[in-house]
Amino acid sequence: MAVVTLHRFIIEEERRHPEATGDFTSILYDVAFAATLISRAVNKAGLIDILGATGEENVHGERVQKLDEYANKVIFDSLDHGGHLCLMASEESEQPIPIPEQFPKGDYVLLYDPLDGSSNIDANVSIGTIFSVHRRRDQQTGDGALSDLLQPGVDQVAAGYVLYGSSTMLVYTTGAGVHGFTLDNSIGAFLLSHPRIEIPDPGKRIYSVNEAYSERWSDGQKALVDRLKKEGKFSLRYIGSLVADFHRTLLYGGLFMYPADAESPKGKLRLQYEVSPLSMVCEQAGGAATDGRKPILDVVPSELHERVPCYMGNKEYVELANECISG
Ligand code: AHM
Ligand code: MG
Repeated sequence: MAVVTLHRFIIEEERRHPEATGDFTSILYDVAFAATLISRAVNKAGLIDILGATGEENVHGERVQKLDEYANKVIFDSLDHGGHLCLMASEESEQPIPIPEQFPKGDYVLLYDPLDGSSNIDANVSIGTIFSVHRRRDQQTGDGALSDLLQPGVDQVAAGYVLYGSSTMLVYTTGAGVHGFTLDNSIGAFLLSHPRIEIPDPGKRIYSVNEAYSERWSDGQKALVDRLKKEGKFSLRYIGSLVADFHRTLLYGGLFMYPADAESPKGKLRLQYEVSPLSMVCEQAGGAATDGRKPILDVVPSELHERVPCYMGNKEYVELANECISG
Protein backbone atom coordinates (compact mmCIF):
# COMPACT_ATOMS: atom_id res chain seq x y z
CA MET A 1 0.00 0.00 0.00
CA ALA A 2 1.36 3.41 -0.95
CA VAL A 3 2.23 5.63 1.97
CA VAL A 4 0.02 8.71 1.77
CA THR A 5 1.62 11.85 3.12
CA LEU A 6 -0.46 14.78 4.29
CA HIS A 7 0.82 16.70 1.27
CA ARG A 8 -0.28 14.04 -1.19
CA PHE A 9 -3.64 13.72 0.51
CA ILE A 10 -4.31 17.45 0.38
CA ILE A 11 -3.29 17.68 -3.28
CA GLU A 12 -5.60 14.81 -4.20
CA GLU A 13 -8.45 16.37 -2.25
CA GLU A 14 -7.84 19.67 -4.02
CA ARG A 15 -7.98 18.02 -7.45
CA ARG A 16 -11.51 16.95 -6.68
CA HIS A 17 -12.42 20.62 -6.38
CA PRO A 18 -11.34 22.27 -9.63
CA GLU A 19 -12.41 25.67 -8.30
CA ALA A 20 -9.81 25.41 -5.49
CA THR A 21 -7.16 28.11 -5.62
CA GLY A 22 -4.48 26.28 -3.66
CA ASP A 23 -4.67 28.86 -0.86
CA PHE A 24 -6.09 26.31 1.42
CA THR A 25 -3.54 23.71 0.63
CA SER A 26 -0.80 26.12 1.57
CA ILE A 27 -2.48 27.09 4.84
CA LEU A 28 -2.75 23.44 5.88
CA TYR A 29 0.86 22.75 4.86
CA ASP A 30 2.01 25.70 6.92
CA VAL A 31 -0.01 24.59 9.96
CA ALA A 32 1.48 21.11 9.59
CA PHE A 33 4.99 22.53 9.34
CA ALA A 34 4.44 24.61 12.49
CA ALA A 35 3.13 21.47 14.20
CA THR A 36 6.33 19.55 13.45
CA LEU A 37 8.38 22.31 15.08
CA ILE A 38 6.09 22.46 18.11
CA SER A 39 6.13 18.68 18.37
CA ARG A 40 9.92 18.68 18.42
CA ALA A 41 9.95 21.31 21.17
CA VAL A 42 7.29 19.48 23.18
CA ASN A 43 9.25 16.22 22.95
CA LYS A 44 12.41 17.94 24.11
CA ALA A 45 10.70 19.85 26.89
CA GLY A 46 12.01 17.54 29.57
CA LEU A 47 15.54 17.73 28.23
CA ILE A 48 16.20 21.37 27.74
CA ASP A 49 15.72 24.26 30.06
CA ILE A 50 12.41 25.34 28.57
CA LEU A 51 9.98 24.30 31.29
CA GLY A 52 8.41 26.59 33.84
CA ALA A 53 6.34 29.71 33.85
CA THR A 54 7.68 33.02 32.63
CA GLY A 55 5.92 34.86 35.39
CA GLU A 56 3.71 36.68 32.90
CA GLU A 57 -0.03 36.23 32.49
CA ASN A 58 -1.99 35.95 29.24
CA VAL A 59 -5.20 37.87 28.48
CA HIS A 60 -7.21 35.42 30.59
CA GLY A 61 -5.06 35.89 33.69
CA GLU A 62 -3.44 32.46 33.35
CA ARG A 63 0.25 31.67 33.80
CA VAL A 64 1.94 31.58 30.43
CA GLN A 65 4.61 28.97 29.97
CA LYS A 66 7.53 29.19 27.65
CA LEU A 67 6.31 26.49 25.33
CA ASP A 68 3.07 28.44 24.83
CA GLU A 69 5.04 31.45 23.71
CA TYR A 70 7.18 29.34 21.44
CA ALA A 71 4.15 27.64 19.86
CA ASN A 72 2.38 30.97 19.44
CA LYS A 73 5.34 32.45 17.60
CA VAL A 74 6.02 29.37 15.49
CA ILE A 75 2.46 29.34 14.15
CA PHE A 76 2.51 33.05 13.42
CA ASP A 77 5.94 32.89 11.76
CA SER A 78 4.88 29.89 9.66
CA LEU A 79 1.75 31.58 8.35
CA ASP A 80 2.43 35.33 8.20
CA HIS A 81 4.19 35.51 4.85
CA GLY A 82 2.38 33.07 2.53
CA GLY A 83 -0.08 35.63 1.16
CA HIS A 84 -3.09 33.46 2.03
CA LEU A 85 -4.19 35.11 5.28
CA CYS A 86 -5.35 38.65 6.00
CA LEU A 87 -5.56 38.38 9.81
CA MET A 88 -4.91 35.95 12.66
CA ALA A 89 -6.09 35.54 16.22
CA SER A 90 -4.59 33.50 19.03
CA GLU A 91 -5.58 32.58 22.54
CA GLU A 92 -2.33 34.16 23.63
CA SER A 93 -3.02 37.60 22.11
CA GLU A 94 -5.74 39.89 23.32
CA GLN A 95 -6.09 41.69 19.98
CA PRO A 96 -6.28 40.34 16.42
CA ILE A 97 -2.81 39.79 14.97
CA PRO A 98 -2.24 41.68 11.70
CA ILE A 99 -0.19 40.30 8.83
CA PRO A 100 3.07 42.29 8.66
CA GLU A 101 2.92 45.18 6.23
CA GLN A 102 5.56 43.81 3.87
CA PHE A 103 3.57 40.65 3.06
CA PRO A 104 0.60 40.31 0.70
CA LYS A 105 -2.84 39.77 2.25
CA GLY A 106 -5.03 36.82 1.28
CA ASP A 107 -8.65 35.73 1.54
CA TYR A 108 -8.60 33.78 4.81
CA VAL A 109 -8.29 34.31 8.55
CA LEU A 110 -6.75 31.82 10.98
CA LEU A 111 -7.73 31.49 14.64
CA TYR A 112 -5.66 29.25 16.88
CA ASP A 113 -4.92 28.05 20.35
CA PRO A 114 -1.19 27.40 20.01
CA LEU A 115 -0.76 25.02 22.94
CA ASP A 116 -3.87 24.09 24.83
CA GLY A 117 -3.60 22.30 28.16
CA SER A 118 -0.30 23.95 28.96
CA SER A 119 -0.79 23.57 32.71
CA ASN A 120 -0.18 19.86 32.05
CA ILE A 121 3.24 20.33 30.45
CA ASP A 122 5.29 19.73 33.56
CA ALA A 123 3.51 16.42 34.18
CA ASN A 124 4.18 15.17 30.64
CA VAL A 125 0.47 14.96 29.86
CA SER A 126 -0.70 15.22 26.22
CA ILE A 127 -1.36 18.75 24.99
CA GLY A 128 -2.54 20.14 21.68
CA THR A 129 -2.86 22.89 19.10
CA ILE A 130 -6.32 23.81 17.76
CA PHE A 131 -7.00 25.78 14.58
CA SER A 132 -9.91 27.24 12.64
CA VAL A 133 -9.96 28.83 9.17
CA HIS A 134 -12.60 31.20 7.81
CA ARG A 135 -12.85 32.99 4.50
CA ARG A 136 -12.81 36.78 4.94
CA ARG A 137 -16.28 38.22 4.99
CA ASP A 138 -16.40 41.96 4.55
CA GLN A 139 -13.71 43.75 2.62
CA GLN A 140 -12.30 41.72 -0.22
CA THR A 141 -8.80 43.20 -0.13
CA GLY A 142 -6.28 44.57 2.33
CA ASP A 143 -6.14 43.82 6.03
CA GLY A 144 -8.84 41.67 7.56
CA ALA A 145 -11.21 43.09 10.18
CA LEU A 146 -12.41 41.90 13.58
CA SER A 147 -15.72 40.94 11.94
CA ASP A 148 -13.83 38.37 9.84
CA LEU A 149 -12.83 36.69 13.11
CA LEU A 150 -16.32 36.81 14.59
CA GLN A 151 -18.06 34.44 12.20
CA PRO A 152 -20.11 31.49 13.44
CA GLY A 153 -18.52 28.04 13.32
CA VAL A 154 -20.86 26.95 10.55
CA ASP A 155 -18.85 29.21 8.23
CA GLN A 156 -15.50 27.56 8.97
CA VAL A 157 -13.82 26.30 5.83
CA ALA A 158 -11.34 24.14 7.70
CA ALA A 159 -10.72 23.14 11.28
CA GLY A 160 -8.60 20.71 13.18
CA TYR A 161 -6.11 20.01 15.87
CA VAL A 162 -2.71 18.55 16.57
CA LEU A 163 -2.29 16.22 19.53
CA TYR A 164 1.17 15.94 21.07
CA GLY A 165 0.69 12.58 22.74
CA SER A 166 2.45 9.22 22.66
CA SER A 167 2.72 10.14 19.00
CA THR A 168 1.90 13.44 17.32
CA MET A 169 -1.28 13.43 15.27
CA LEU A 170 -2.86 16.04 13.03
CA VAL A 171 -6.62 15.68 12.53
CA TYR A 172 -8.51 18.01 10.22
CA THR A 173 -11.62 18.53 8.17
CA THR A 174 -12.46 20.80 5.28
CA GLY A 175 -16.10 19.77 5.38
CA ALA A 176 -15.64 16.45 3.57
CA GLY A 177 -15.00 14.06 6.43
CA VAL A 178 -12.31 13.92 9.08
CA HIS A 179 -8.84 12.56 8.45
CA GLY A 180 -6.00 11.85 10.83
CA PHE A 181 -2.26 11.81 10.15
CA THR A 182 0.54 10.60 12.41
CA LEU A 183 3.91 12.31 12.41
CA ASP A 184 6.81 10.06 11.48
CA ASN A 185 9.62 11.86 13.28
CA SER A 186 12.32 10.07 11.35
CA ILE A 187 11.23 11.67 8.07
CA GLY A 188 9.44 14.73 9.46
CA ALA A 189 6.22 13.96 7.58
CA PHE A 190 2.61 13.41 8.59
CA LEU A 191 1.35 10.10 7.18
CA LEU A 192 -2.30 9.18 6.71
CA SER A 193 -3.11 6.82 9.59
CA HIS A 194 -6.80 7.44 10.28
CA PRO A 195 -8.75 8.04 7.03
CA ARG A 196 -12.43 9.01 7.35
CA ILE A 197 -12.69 9.02 11.12
CA GLU A 198 -16.21 8.33 12.35
CA ILE A 199 -17.18 8.54 15.97
CA PRO A 200 -18.34 5.02 16.88
CA ASP A 201 -22.07 4.98 17.39
CA PRO A 202 -23.05 3.78 19.89
CA GLY A 203 -19.70 4.70 21.31
CA LYS A 204 -18.11 3.51 24.51
CA ARG A 205 -20.01 4.67 27.52
CA ILE A 206 -17.55 7.27 28.70
CA TYR A 207 -18.44 10.65 30.09
CA SER A 208 -15.83 13.30 30.60
CA VAL A 209 -16.28 16.33 32.84
CA ASN A 210 -14.55 18.02 35.77
CA GLU A 211 -16.84 16.60 38.41
CA ALA A 212 -15.11 18.49 41.22
CA TYR A 213 -17.25 21.46 40.21
CA SER A 214 -20.55 19.58 40.64
CA GLU A 215 -21.63 21.70 43.63
CA ARG A 216 -21.70 24.70 41.27
CA TRP A 217 -23.65 22.91 38.52
CA SER A 218 -27.20 23.74 37.47
CA ASP A 219 -29.97 21.27 38.32
CA GLY A 220 -30.04 20.25 34.65
CA GLN A 221 -26.31 19.45 34.60
CA LYS A 222 -26.62 17.48 37.84
CA ALA A 223 -29.60 15.57 36.42
CA LEU A 224 -27.65 14.75 33.25
CA VAL A 225 -24.70 13.22 35.06
CA ASP A 226 -27.05 11.40 37.46
CA ARG A 227 -28.82 9.83 34.49
CA LEU A 228 -25.53 8.68 32.99
CA LYS A 229 -24.48 7.18 36.32
CA LYS A 230 -27.80 5.45 36.84
CA GLU A 231 -27.41 3.65 33.54
CA GLY A 232 -24.68 1.80 35.38
CA LYS A 233 -22.56 1.32 32.28
CA PHE A 234 -20.59 4.53 32.09
CA SER A 235 -16.96 5.13 32.98
CA LEU A 236 -15.54 8.56 33.77
CA ARG A 237 -12.38 9.76 32.02
CA TYR A 238 -11.10 13.31 32.42
CA ILE A 239 -7.57 14.30 31.49
CA GLY A 240 -8.11 18.05 31.82
CA SER A 241 -6.42 18.64 28.49
CA LEU A 242 -9.04 19.47 25.89
CA VAL A 243 -7.43 18.05 22.76
CA ALA A 244 -6.64 14.76 24.52
CA ASP A 245 -10.14 14.46 26.01
CA PHE A 246 -11.68 15.35 22.65
CA HIS A 247 -9.48 12.95 20.66
CA ARG A 248 -10.46 10.06 22.93
CA THR A 249 -14.12 11.01 22.52
CA LEU A 250 -13.72 11.06 18.73
CA LEU A 251 -12.03 7.68 18.53
CA TYR A 252 -13.90 5.79 21.26
CA GLY A 253 -17.19 7.68 21.48
CA GLY A 254 -18.79 9.14 24.59
CA LEU A 255 -19.71 12.59 25.86
CA PHE A 256 -17.26 15.38 26.65
CA MET A 257 -18.68 18.28 28.67
CA TYR A 258 -17.43 21.59 29.90
CA PRO A 259 -20.64 23.04 31.33
CA ALA A 260 -21.58 26.45 32.60
CA ASP A 261 -21.64 26.67 36.39
CA ALA A 262 -22.42 29.20 39.10
CA GLU A 263 -18.89 30.63 38.98
CA SER A 264 -18.42 30.46 35.20
CA PRO A 265 -21.77 31.20 33.55
CA LYS A 266 -20.33 30.43 30.10
CA GLY A 267 -17.97 27.66 31.15
CA LYS A 268 -14.25 27.98 30.58
CA LEU A 269 -13.54 26.99 27.01
CA ARG A 270 -13.25 29.54 24.24
CA LEU A 271 -15.67 29.46 21.32
CA GLN A 272 -13.64 30.66 18.38
CA TYR A 273 -10.41 28.70 18.59
CA GLU A 274 -11.26 25.81 20.93
CA VAL A 275 -14.87 24.66 20.84
CA SER A 276 -15.92 25.74 17.35
CA PRO A 277 -13.15 23.93 15.43
CA LEU A 278 -13.57 20.78 17.54
CA SER A 279 -17.33 20.96 16.96
CA MET A 280 -16.83 21.04 13.20
CA VAL A 281 -14.57 17.98 13.47
CA CYS A 282 -17.11 16.24 15.71
CA GLU A 283 -20.03 16.90 13.36
CA GLN A 284 -17.99 15.86 10.33
CA ALA A 285 -17.23 12.59 12.11
CA GLY A 286 -20.95 11.94 12.61
CA GLY A 287 -21.20 13.29 16.16
CA ALA A 288 -22.88 16.37 17.58
CA ALA A 289 -21.79 19.43 19.54
CA THR A 290 -24.04 21.88 21.36
CA ASP A 291 -23.98 24.45 24.15
CA GLY A 292 -26.79 22.46 25.81
CA ARG A 293 -29.44 24.18 23.73
CA LYS A 294 -28.29 24.78 20.19
CA PRO A 295 -25.50 23.58 17.91
CA ILE A 296 -22.17 25.22 18.73
CA LEU A 297 -21.69 25.91 15.02
CA ASP A 298 -24.73 28.23 15.10
CA VAL A 299 -23.42 30.36 17.97
CA VAL A 300 -22.56 33.81 16.65
CA PRO A 301 -19.61 35.23 18.59
CA SER A 302 -19.73 38.80 19.79
CA GLU A 303 -16.16 39.00 21.05
CA LEU A 304 -12.88 37.35 20.16
CA HIS A 305 -12.19 35.47 23.38
CA GLU A 306 -15.79 34.53 24.13
CA ARG A 307 -16.43 31.42 26.24
CA VAL A 308 -19.15 28.85 25.63
CA PRO A 309 -20.44 25.80 27.54
CA CYS A 310 -20.08 22.63 25.48
CA TYR A 311 -21.29 19.08 25.03
CA MET A 312 -19.55 17.08 22.30
CA GLY A 313 -19.68 13.42 21.32
CA ASN A 314 -22.16 10.78 20.18
CA LYS A 315 -25.44 12.24 18.98
CA GLU A 316 -27.57 10.30 21.43
CA TYR A 317 -25.59 11.53 24.44
CA VAL A 318 -25.54 15.12 23.20
CA GLU A 319 -29.31 14.96 22.66
CA LEU A 320 -29.72 13.73 26.22
CA ALA A 321 -27.56 16.66 27.38
CA ASN A 322 -29.78 19.11 25.48
CA GLU A 323 -32.87 17.57 27.03
CA CYS A 324 -31.49 17.91 30.57
CA ILE A 325 -29.93 21.37 30.17
CA SER A 326 -32.69 23.10 28.24
CA GLY A 327 -35.58 21.11 29.71
P1 AHM B 1 -5.73 26.47 28.73
O1 AHM B 1 -6.27 27.06 27.45
O2 AHM B 1 -5.31 27.49 29.72
O3 AHM B 1 -4.65 25.46 28.49
O4 AHM B 1 -6.95 25.76 29.50
C1 AHM B 1 -7.82 24.98 28.80
C2 AHM B 1 -7.85 23.63 29.48
C3 AHM B 1 -8.44 22.60 28.57
O5 AHM B 1 -7.41 21.92 27.91
C4 AHM B 1 -9.18 21.69 29.49
O6 AHM B 1 -10.28 21.08 28.83
C5 AHM B 1 -9.62 22.61 30.57
O7 AHM B 1 -8.71 23.68 30.58
C6 AHM B 1 -9.61 21.98 31.92
O8 AHM B 1 -10.11 22.88 32.85
P2 AHM B 1 -10.46 22.47 34.36
O9 AHM B 1 -9.15 22.33 35.05
O10 AHM B 1 -11.28 23.60 34.87
O11 AHM B 1 -11.22 21.18 34.32
MG1 MG C 1 -6.70 26.79 25.47
